[in-house]
Amino acid sequence: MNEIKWELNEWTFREAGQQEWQPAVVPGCVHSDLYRNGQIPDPYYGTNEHDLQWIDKRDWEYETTFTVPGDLLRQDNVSLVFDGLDTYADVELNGRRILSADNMFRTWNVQVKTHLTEGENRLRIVLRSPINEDLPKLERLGYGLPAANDQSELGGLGDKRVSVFARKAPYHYGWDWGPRFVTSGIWRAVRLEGWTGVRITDLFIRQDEVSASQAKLTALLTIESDRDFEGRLRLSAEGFEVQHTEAIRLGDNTVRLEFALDDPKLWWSRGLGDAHLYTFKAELLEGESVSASKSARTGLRSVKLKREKDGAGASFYIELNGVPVFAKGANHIPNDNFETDVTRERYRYEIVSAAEANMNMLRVWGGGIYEEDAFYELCDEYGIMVWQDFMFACSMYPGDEDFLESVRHEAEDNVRRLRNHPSIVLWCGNNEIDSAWAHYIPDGGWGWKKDYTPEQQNVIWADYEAIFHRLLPNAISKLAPGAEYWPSSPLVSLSNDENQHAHPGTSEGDIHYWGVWHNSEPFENYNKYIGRFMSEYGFQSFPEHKSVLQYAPEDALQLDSKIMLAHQKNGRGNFLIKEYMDKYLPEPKDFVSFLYMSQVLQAEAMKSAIEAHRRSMPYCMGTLYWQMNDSWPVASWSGIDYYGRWKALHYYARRSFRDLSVSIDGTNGEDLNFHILNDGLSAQSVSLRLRLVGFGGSVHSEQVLNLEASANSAAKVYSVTAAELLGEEVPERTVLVAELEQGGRILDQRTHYFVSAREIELSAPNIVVSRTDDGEGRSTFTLETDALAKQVWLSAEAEGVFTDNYFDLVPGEPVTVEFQARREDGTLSHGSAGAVEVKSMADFIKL
Ligand code: BMA
Repeated sequence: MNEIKWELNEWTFREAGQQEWQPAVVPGCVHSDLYRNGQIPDPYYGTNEHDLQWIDKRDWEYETTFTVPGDLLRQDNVSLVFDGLDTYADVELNGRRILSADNMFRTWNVQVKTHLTEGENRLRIVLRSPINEDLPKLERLGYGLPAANDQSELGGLGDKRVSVFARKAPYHYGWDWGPRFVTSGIWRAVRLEGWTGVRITDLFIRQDEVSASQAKLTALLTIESDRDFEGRLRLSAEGFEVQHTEAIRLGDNTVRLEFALDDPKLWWSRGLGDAHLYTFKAELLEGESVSASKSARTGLRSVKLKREKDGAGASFYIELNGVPVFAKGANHIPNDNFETDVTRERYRYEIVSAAEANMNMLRVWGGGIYEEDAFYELCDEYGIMVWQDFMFACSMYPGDEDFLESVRHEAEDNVRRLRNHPSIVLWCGNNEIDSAWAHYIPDGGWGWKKDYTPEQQNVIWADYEAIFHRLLPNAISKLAPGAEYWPSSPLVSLSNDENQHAHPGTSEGDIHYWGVWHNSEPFENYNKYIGRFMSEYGFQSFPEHKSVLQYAPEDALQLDSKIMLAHQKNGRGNFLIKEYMDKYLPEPKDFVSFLYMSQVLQAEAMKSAIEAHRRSMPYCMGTLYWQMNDSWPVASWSGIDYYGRWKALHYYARRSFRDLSVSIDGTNGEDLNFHILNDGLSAQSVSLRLRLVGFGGSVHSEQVLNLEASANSAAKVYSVTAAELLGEEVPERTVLVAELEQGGRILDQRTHYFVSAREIELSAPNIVVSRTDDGEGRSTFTLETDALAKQVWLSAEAEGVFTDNYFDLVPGEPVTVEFQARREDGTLSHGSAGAVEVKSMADFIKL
């Protein structure tokens, strides 16, 4: 078998036309290279972002010289493969133009056998400024297209928003949580591939029908051959093997092999079973010798998006292996503005954090990138389902032939690359475009249409339909038949009439509910606006003090300092946080306290939403908050900050997403309703212990309810009025503790207060911490208090998380937590915490 791959990763770069070459890192981007070479300051520090906008107006040049290893050069076929070029790239090999690339999301493959020499070869790539490249396209169109998050002013372009013309990550141009860094670079691997005779370039395991008793599959292979011959194809996996004789022809061959696996081990999302993965190996044999081979890893499962009319409207949920799955998770954005700095370890840390928080789904949101293979591989392994957007968000796009052709290639490249991943359960055309434009509602949407004549509106909408109603679904049905496609998120239905548009309150499709936050509606409305699938809703907070100090000096620690404002990209963000804080929480005593309080506020908001959605199961079958992570250090809706530190939200989410949990609905202030949420596939006998405790620790009353929680369900199990429960006790100084128990083990716990957090009468608690550091570097902490302590926050010197955090500590009820160190490989496991500080809300307010 003769197939050799050889990566080209020794590069230099310079501004095009300038003298001096400097070392570059490939894959990488020009901003990272400039920073590494000391040419620019840290782009994420202070207000540096504002001074670095010149970079995207220049052309950049990357170069490598190399001698091709003899055995590679001797192959009959040699190609140069680019997994990703960002974005307008002219490629020259030994002085000859071999490629002009124009889409960051495509892969490029050029035959170069005849261009290579035995001695030194020179590969040069000029990356033309994406700004200068696209300004003329805007001129030619004659009117601008909506691009809600393109921060063109910051980029020095006034209102000229050019992002929509480039097939390049939308968030590079800025977002309401992200900086504007319009990168250029060789952002994915470059390599030479040589082969002689025959090779298998692609192996797709198409899942035609999968059940617990049998998986009917088709292996689809692409085979390149430089001659005709008769071969034997052998396909194997885990003690299974099939063989078939195939006539291979000169050129490209598509070979299909249908087969069945009995009693397959299925792939399940986290919480429902093992995420079992099979590695299929295809080998092409001539006689006994293997001429070519290729492996593909996948998980066997059946996936359906169930949209069926019912009494209330129409369902919207993922059915996995016949089981309706309640989706729990968050929206994922790229982990960095300089995406190529994200290591596999950072991806692992994100996915481990998702699994640790009891999530089973992440949405790869359409303003970022089609993620790296590592991301999907980890989702496959950890049982995290992926809702995959195509990379279009909050904008209208041009529809000229070149653009459409580019999008078609992009879609096909990515569907082909990703289609074996069992984790991808849904492909979605775009983020929020259908609802923002609202073609059939004259005054609907985000008010975009009023800037255009009726003729222009029709053109813009026709261009939209060409991409999202035809081109993208065609790519799916051609390359991943059977995979589910949803044109836009949010959306009501696939029809083209006015009923299609999602708004809070619709009883079909998915919903982005932003009444809380963007519209200043109260948290209580999370109980009111519940759709069939809540694919977005969110609330901002600040990173913790330690994180803020990584991008701002001490003297900038005020909300309205230039630096803090530069790291708050949502114009009304700080105002909204303050407004809601005034309503729901006591006043923080200083800036550092404000940071903490903003996290508590966000966590409380998201808890209300998540639990309201779960309680509404099976009407509602999914809850994905906005947003999982950050791409740089910033105030944002994220639950994990840029440095990987879990905010209060992530700990709250972990509790609210527990597969078996208790939830208290006390929104109307009078009735308290207790719900048991069971996402597992078996019924559970549990008991619910309700204890009324004074802030000083005296237990006023206690009752235990023995219950049966049926499988995969949510049920109200008990109601009582607050007055009845409280009796004579003082509402300002009494807490209700609800514990869900099984076999003497506490599975879940919630606290409920009878007045708002502003009205409760906190006193300064004396929290005693007993710490054990065992010989194996494990740090465990038992916390006890003499007075109620709210949102107890442990912070460690070492990087890592605690098994619980931001919890309420009730006198007489000690809590034990363990520190989980963040390992270099991205996993979390027991480790030494270093010095640990314990605080609670009382430390951050004037008592
Ligand atoms: C949603 C997202 C993002 C945005 C977020 C917060 O609309 O799709 O575009 O960052 O809200 O405004």
